Amino acid sequence: MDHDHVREVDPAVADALEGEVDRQRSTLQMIASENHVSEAVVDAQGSVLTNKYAEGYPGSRYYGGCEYADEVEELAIERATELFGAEHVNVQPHSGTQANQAVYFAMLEPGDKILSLDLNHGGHLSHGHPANFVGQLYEVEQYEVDPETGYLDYEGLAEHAEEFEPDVIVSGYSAYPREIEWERIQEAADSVGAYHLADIAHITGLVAAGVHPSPVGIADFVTGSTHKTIRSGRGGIVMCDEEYADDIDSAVFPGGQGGPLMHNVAGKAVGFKEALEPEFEEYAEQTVANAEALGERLAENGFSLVSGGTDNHLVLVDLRESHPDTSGGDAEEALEEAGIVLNGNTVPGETRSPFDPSGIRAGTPALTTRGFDEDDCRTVADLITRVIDDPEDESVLEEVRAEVADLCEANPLYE
Ligand code: DSN
Repeated sequence: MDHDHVREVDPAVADALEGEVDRQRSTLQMIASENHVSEAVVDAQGSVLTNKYAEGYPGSRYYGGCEYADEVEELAIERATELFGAEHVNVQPHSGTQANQAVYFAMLEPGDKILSLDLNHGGHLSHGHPANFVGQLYEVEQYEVDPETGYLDYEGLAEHAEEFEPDVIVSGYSAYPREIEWERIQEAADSVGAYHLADIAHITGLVAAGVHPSPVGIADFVTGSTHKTIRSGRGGIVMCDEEYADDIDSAVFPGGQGGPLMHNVAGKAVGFKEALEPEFEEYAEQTVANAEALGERLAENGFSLVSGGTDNHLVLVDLRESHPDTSGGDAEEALEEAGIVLNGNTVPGETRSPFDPSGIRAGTPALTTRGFDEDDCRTVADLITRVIDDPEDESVLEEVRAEVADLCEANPLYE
């Protein structure tokens, strides 16, 4: 993976790009929303389609010269349709947040009501946080997970919906380690005449591979990002039934965006093709098996896991019981020094701040892409434990960093 053309023009940026390749090769990427796309996806995203303006949709653009842009976007749509079984797919959103924005813009008026999961309980900024446009344009109330079990409280959600009478209920989360029962949320939405938006950003790949139940055909709208577990080009996607297709397409463009990022759409097409191969199902299954192994070993090592474990690609660790003097931020910093990159994360019943929360979130999508199995993930859990037990001991961090380097060498990336 070279950057020769960049180097000729701009050695400073070339150095940074090469530094980043080396960082990804030589450290463990455990941010649950990240992954390592294939070189084919990197090529597609780095292509001359970045030059092309293609406002509109295939066959109906506002500019000439869209023959190849059309071809690429049609392929992305065709493959996404095959992967998810949706009646209508829009592959143009620049991100998962913009996919959500399109649904709100299509179906709601400013001031309408959204019921969504609290950020500290695993929700997302674009589901209604006051700092996001969603929290400012709409009236938002939030549901929570059961404080005892860490699982979604479906009955509480339904009662909350009865009281609040939202126009849309948002499901799908950024830090929720358990399987989501879409039908139960749909029932709550139906009982108050609300739309149901299922945001599968984190689990898009698991849903595509059939290792997590799909909300397609249940929820009115399904949004996602395309570069997390699905490992395709960077951006977002919206899926819906044909009856909402025109509204959603108009809300994406011209409603919320200008020209689509056609190089990213090409990356999506290529990644979706890869996800249609049988190996992708094995990858998704291994990702979940790895997260289970990671979580089990962390629990054996004395950590408290929100909900007690995981059904998907991530674990959420609440450090307050096992390591009351170590915040998620402290843990994140020490782990990064030891070559393990993950993020401090808020937890249900958060008592610190989002800037220095009480938990850490760790995911296995990227480790699995580079070939890690359950044994490797148990080893990683032991390394995490050693660091968090002694976050200030430089010799521990150095020893762990050396073991991380061995694991990386045994599972090479971007050779
Ligand atoms: N930033 C992503 C995450 O880490 O979950 C969500 O957009």
